[in-house]
Amino acid sequence: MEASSPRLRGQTAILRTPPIPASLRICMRFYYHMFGKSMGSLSVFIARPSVPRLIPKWSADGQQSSNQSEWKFAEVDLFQTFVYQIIIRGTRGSSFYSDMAIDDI
Ligand SMILES: [Ca+2]
Repeated sequence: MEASSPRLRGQTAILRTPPIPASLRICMRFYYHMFGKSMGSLSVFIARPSVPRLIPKWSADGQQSSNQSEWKFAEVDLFQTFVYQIIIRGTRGSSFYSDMAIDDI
């Protein structure tokens, strides 16, 4: 997610998966990069298809990487008894020092 102008504080970038069948043993693993003094937040939610309510599953807020080349690893257990979608949401921080990325999901 590019945080430079014209992006503003609180704006989001959202990835949403197709519906995932219920009762599959799923553990989502990914790497994320959050280096910047005004870093925003990165969150993982699930939601039932066509239902607006987001159920939080994981999040990181503020700078996480200790230098420009450090990627952090995350694991999120997503077993559900209902059909759901995974939503990954990046939120820009207070200034342009807020670029973030995810990889290898
Ligand atoms: Ca930038």
